[in-house]
Amino acid sequence: MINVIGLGYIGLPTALILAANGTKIIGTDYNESLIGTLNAGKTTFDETGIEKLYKEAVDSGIQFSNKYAEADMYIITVPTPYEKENKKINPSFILSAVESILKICKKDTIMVIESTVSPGTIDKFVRPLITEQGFEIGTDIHLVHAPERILPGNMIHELKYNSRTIGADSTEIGEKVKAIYQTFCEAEIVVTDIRTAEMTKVVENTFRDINIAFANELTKICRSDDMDVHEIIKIANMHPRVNILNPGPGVGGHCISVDPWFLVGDYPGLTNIILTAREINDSMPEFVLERIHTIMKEHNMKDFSRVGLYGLTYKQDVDDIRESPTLQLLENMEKHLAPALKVYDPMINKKIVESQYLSFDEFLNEIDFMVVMVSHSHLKQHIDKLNGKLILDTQNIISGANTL
Ligand code: SAJ
Repeated sequence: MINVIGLGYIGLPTALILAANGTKIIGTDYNESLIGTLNAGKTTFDETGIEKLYKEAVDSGIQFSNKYAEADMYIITVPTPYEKENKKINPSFILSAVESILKICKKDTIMVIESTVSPGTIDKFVRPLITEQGFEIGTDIHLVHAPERILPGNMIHELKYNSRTIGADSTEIGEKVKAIYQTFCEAEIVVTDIRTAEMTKVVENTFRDINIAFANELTKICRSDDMDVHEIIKIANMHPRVNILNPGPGVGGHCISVDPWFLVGDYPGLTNIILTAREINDSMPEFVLERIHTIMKEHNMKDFSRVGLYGLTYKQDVDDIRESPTLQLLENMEKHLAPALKVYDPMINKKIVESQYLSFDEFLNEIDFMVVMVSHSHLKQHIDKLNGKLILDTQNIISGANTL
């Protein structure tokens, strides 16, 4: 039996797919209303395929509870916030999960940490906690780090088809855990040591951050000298060894905009490209704001209250707003003491910010100038409604619109 601790964006799909593939699972979360929702037959966030998986898991006997359960193996999928001031990871949720597990677990228990951690976190914080409580690592508790790699918006597919990394102290335990993940994962699963697994995960997200920063820097260069960045990227990408990512209004989400800071925080003298890339991506919401000002000036438009931002989530077709470029932009606006822009997002059905609309038609009625921050499928289905509006398209999906 496996107890999955933390039923958020990663824990829930992981618990469901394990259960649906025949493993006995108890999913635990301290959030009572979340457990209530799951026990009432509903999932807790939007994700392609999650409803179907939920039904399969329930049919296979998955249980949801507020309490930790006595199990053969624990999978910890709790959040790992980072502290903005010192750019370091805050492992408190992981440590509190480990402590709770130690209170009830039997000897010879496998403890898998899936949450992303900065390299060295397990050595620095988790091992001492386990030994301080009188447990011996390697006999009483077997530690494993199996970082998740799935892409929000395509999670269920990627759970099945993305390769994975299992970091363990002993190959035998690593192989045991690998066999469990192989019940649902059809891709290659590499067994390595814990520090390598920790570092690899952070490196993957840092690689993507740097590549997005390159596209964003090109955008600024091209804007400064009147060149078409999208045409240039399209042509450059025809080269067999060039693959430039898409420029955009910034990098959001709880992964790519956070993980590189772990390296900057831990290796301040050695992280030059990584730090610069972070700064470039963090500067993009302000760059969008400057473009809004310029376009308004070009069209003799003075009234900020007639400008609307389409998209509040950190990327298309997800309902997650963490670190979203739109929220960053609104924060920047406050710094300028300008009135908040109007906002609409089809994926968000409750008010997050003051100036938000819950109806697309009402939002459109109130604005003359729309800024596309996120390329939700919804927008592609309603392009005809934008006729006559001034558009700044940060995602390059509307032909003929102003771009970054
Ligand atoms: N973005 C761009 N341009 C691009 C691609 C993305 O501006 O060409 C922006 C997005 O709009 C978004 C942000 O970057 O604001 C991040 O989006 P994403 O789709 O690149 O990645 P995440 O954060 O949803 O998921 C990432 C993935 N990591 C990698 O692709 C290396 C995923 O596989 C990880 O599991 C996830 O982080 C995680 O949890 O760590």
